[in-house]
Amino acid sequence: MALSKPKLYCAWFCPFAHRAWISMLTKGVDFEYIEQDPYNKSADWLAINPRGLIPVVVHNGRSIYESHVCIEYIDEAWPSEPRLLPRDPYDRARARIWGDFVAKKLVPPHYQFLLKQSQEEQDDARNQLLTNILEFTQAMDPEGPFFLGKNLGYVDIMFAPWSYRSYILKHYRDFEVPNTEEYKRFHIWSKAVNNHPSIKAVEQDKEKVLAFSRPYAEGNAKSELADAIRKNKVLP
Ligand SMILES: N[C@@H](CCC(=O)N[C@@H](CS)C(=O)NCC(=O)O)C(=O)O
Repeated sequence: MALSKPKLYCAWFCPFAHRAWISMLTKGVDFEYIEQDPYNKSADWLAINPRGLIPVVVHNGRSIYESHVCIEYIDEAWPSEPRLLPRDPYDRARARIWGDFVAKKLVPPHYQFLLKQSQEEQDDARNQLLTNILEFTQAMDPEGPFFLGKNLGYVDIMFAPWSYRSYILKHYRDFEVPNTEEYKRFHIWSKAVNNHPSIKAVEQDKEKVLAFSRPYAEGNAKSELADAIRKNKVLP
């Protein structure tokens, strides 16, 4: 019996879901895209992901969720080139270390900066974000242009959705990574990422994304992520 096509439960606005979407496209997987509203925790949706979050990859009738796990799963279940994670165990571990850095040190200050309403909290988040982007930059392969070298891979995909939507922080917080020597390699990275065909394919209308982001910038977004930021808790 032929196994069904993998399904990707995604949403046009979700940077976490875009990680899985970009991975599917980069690997050339033949998949079915399903636009899912993750905020309506219907029984049907919770049966697909008990955490109720997108993305979810359903493959051979089983659900894989958590965006970083989805990237790894997609790479392993469709092991053809290009590999998203390096084969060498040390290089693989290093990719995971920097993917973890993105999750813990880049994504949270991004949302703190966008959601927090006091000048002091925004300044703290801005400084944290800049400091951490610098550390991320200094760990990049010197030649690049991607994080680990010539090809788009796991670490790039982990941060790409915030890179190609950097206009959100520009629009709402007048924030840009400075065009200085120390961030030069970062700009080379972001240009390569933003121009990659898989990234171009998932990009959404800028005005639509800005409108969706407005409640975040005004501090009243209703989502598990926004709640976590408001309560200074770990992101869902
Ligand atoms: N840790 C999760 C986070 C995913 C996530 O927060 N997705 C959001 C949409 S961007 C969601 O499903 N939110 C549903 C909610 O807040 O109820 C992952 O990396 O996959």
